[in-house]
Amino acid sequence: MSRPTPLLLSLALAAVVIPAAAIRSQAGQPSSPVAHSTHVAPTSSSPSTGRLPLTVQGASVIAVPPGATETSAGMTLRNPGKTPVVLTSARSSAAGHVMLMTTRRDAQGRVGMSAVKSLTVPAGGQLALKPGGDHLMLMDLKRPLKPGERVPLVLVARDGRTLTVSATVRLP
Ligand SMILES: [Cu+2]
Repeated sequence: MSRPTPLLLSLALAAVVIPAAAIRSQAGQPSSPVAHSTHVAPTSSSPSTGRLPLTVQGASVIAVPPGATETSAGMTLRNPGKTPVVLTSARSSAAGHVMLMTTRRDAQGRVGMSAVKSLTVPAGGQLALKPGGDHLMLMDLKRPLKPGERVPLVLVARDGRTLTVSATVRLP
């Protein structure tokens, strides 16, 4: 994909969780590990073979103005089971594709987001997805997202099981 990530929106999202100094440093560093534009969308969707045994709390998507093409989503996932749940993709009818991402601070202290192949909800534990940490990124948004509306998100595990989540759009 050669379409550049819109810089302003990336900064707006970063501003939620990252000190201004870090943003300036990030903006001045083309090598910063923001990897949205290098993500390759999955070419096929996994067949659904059942519902993931996770509970979901606080599923939300950050509102974006008209013209914005991406935003982040978060929630807390709990896994009451005895085996880890490895999420390998997600999708939403509101987005062209959804990325699994993590946020890292490099040796120079720069903060950036990187795409990851999986996010794991540990057995008997939880995974918090939120801006500034592990999160989902809705890319190629198909429409503006207004505070209060609901956006469906489908989480897909490595074994093909899925979980459909209704996320509420909220202000940053
Ligand atoms: Cu991201």
